[in-house]
Amino acid sequence: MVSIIYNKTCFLKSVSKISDINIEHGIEIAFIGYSNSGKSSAINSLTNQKKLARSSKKPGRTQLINFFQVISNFRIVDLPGYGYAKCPMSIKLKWQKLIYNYLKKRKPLKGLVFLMDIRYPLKIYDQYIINIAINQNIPIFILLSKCDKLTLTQQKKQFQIVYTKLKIFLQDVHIELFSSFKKIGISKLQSQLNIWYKQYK
Ligand SMILES: Nc1nc2c(ncn2[C@@H]2O[C@H](COP(=O)(O)OP(=O)(O)O)[C@@H](O)[C@H]2O)c(=O)[nH]1
Ligand SMILES: [Mg+2]
Repeated sequence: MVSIIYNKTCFLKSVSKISDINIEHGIEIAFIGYSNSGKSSAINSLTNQKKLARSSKKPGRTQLINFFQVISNFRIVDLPGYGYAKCPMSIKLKWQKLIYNYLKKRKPLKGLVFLMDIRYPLKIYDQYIINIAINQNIPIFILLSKCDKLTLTQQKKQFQIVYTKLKIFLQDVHIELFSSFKKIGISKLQSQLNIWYKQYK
């Protein structure tokens, strides 16, 4: 069993276009989801660092693709959140195109950690991204984030709803309850990343 030390993860670079990435070795796993779904907080929890990926109360602040190096041939990527209602359409379209191109073209990309606020899962743009991932054969690991906001009964109910809907499209549905605040699901996330890393090492 591979075991990776996540708390040594460090910032590598930020880009606003795919052609600026310039890193082709190794593999990477991207964190994706709506703006404010908890992506940056999840990266911070995963790596046990407070400010590695900026987490903001203002949704939509992460406008770039941010790369972090876990170990030399393994990166995690914080993608710009989609669907932030209050920003201009031109910016929304730019981000959507950036994410779309990244998913379609990025060869080192080997998996998606998909964050969905447990209270509002499978919104329209989530479904769009899941479709792209299925078409591109990119495996998805779903985190139902901020699960601390619901009771255990509600959490189970939401889990079941998401599972049932996705089972129609996906052979293997991997979903976990997740909370950065309560440190729930972090070891499950690490185990999944270890598995992905091991597959491509
Ligand atoms: N209750 C709760 N709030 C969270 C959790 N994770 C993040 N948040 C809050 O949700 C907001 C967005 O988080 P952030 O990580 O910046 O989301 P991002 O836009 O997807 O990167 C912030 O106000 C966080 O404090 C969590 O596990 N539980
Ligand atoms: Mg963020």
